[in-house]
Amino acid sequence: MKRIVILTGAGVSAESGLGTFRDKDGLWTKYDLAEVATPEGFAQNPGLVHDFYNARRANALDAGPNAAHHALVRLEREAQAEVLVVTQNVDDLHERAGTTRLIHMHGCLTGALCASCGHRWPAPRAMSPTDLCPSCGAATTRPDIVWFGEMPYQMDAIYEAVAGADLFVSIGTSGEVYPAAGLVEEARMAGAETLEINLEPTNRPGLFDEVIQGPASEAVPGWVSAYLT
Ligand code: BV8
Repeated sequence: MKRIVILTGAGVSAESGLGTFRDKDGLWTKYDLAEVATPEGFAQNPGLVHDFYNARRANALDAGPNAAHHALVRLEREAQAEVLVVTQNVDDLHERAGTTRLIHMHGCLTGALCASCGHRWPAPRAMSPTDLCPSCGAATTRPDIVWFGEMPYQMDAIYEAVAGADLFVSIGTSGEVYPAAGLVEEARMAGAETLEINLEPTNRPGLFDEVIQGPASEAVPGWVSAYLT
């Protein structure tokens, strides 16, 4: 059975109206990453960080999956292959489109985490520093998101899947953030074919056997249709 690993980034949700990070007017042009996406920033000003994620959670809940998300569901359902989506995104558009084999390596806006006891529960639409953990009662709740300097989730499972992949597809990611950006090299070392689908090629010569340039909502359905014929 063929095994396909698909890594997605903010570009796959861009046409659902959710901002990317490093494009012009991207999130990191409006917010200081260090203040809102690091444990130090959270310790310094938890209210600012909750506001940042509350705004993104509201946007994500109000957004809908686009044709790229739906095409990946079609691939999972129709391909004679085992398909795993590894997403860097913290929105839940893949699961809302119907993807079932999915890993959120940077966490998800729909999750809340207690920084004291590690308890996890579904995040309310808006979180605040005064929320109390439903399990231990401490006022140390945080979004269940992996910040810079923190270990992404399920890396063992991700490396295992990449090591066994026949095809590795990178969609809508600038390839700037590690360890996600290093997965394509792991795939190549394991002998997988590698494909990049992105609005602009990320110009990482020698990493991708094939590059398809275009908006994800067109390029991904096009590729999936070609793959399935
Ligand atoms: C780790 C959650 C170590 C937050 C994110 C110093 C100290 C510590 C670590 C480091 C350090 N220096 C470097 C590092 C490593 C660091 C890193 O890589 N930094 C970079 C900036 C240099 N990585 C980490 O810190 C990671 N952890 O290393 O831990 C460790 C080891 C042992 C034990 C403990 C710890 C953790 C990284 C995770 C951080 N969290 N997200 C949040 O979302 O708010 S990362 C952040 O960037 C986003 O989540 C996003 O997912 C990710 C990647 O961005 P992209 O998705 O690629 O988005 P981007 O805007 O960049 O690109 C969009 C692309 O889409 C573009 O190419 C564009 O052309 C394209 N596009 C746009 N529109 C479309 C499109 N494509 C198609 N169609 C369209 N319509």
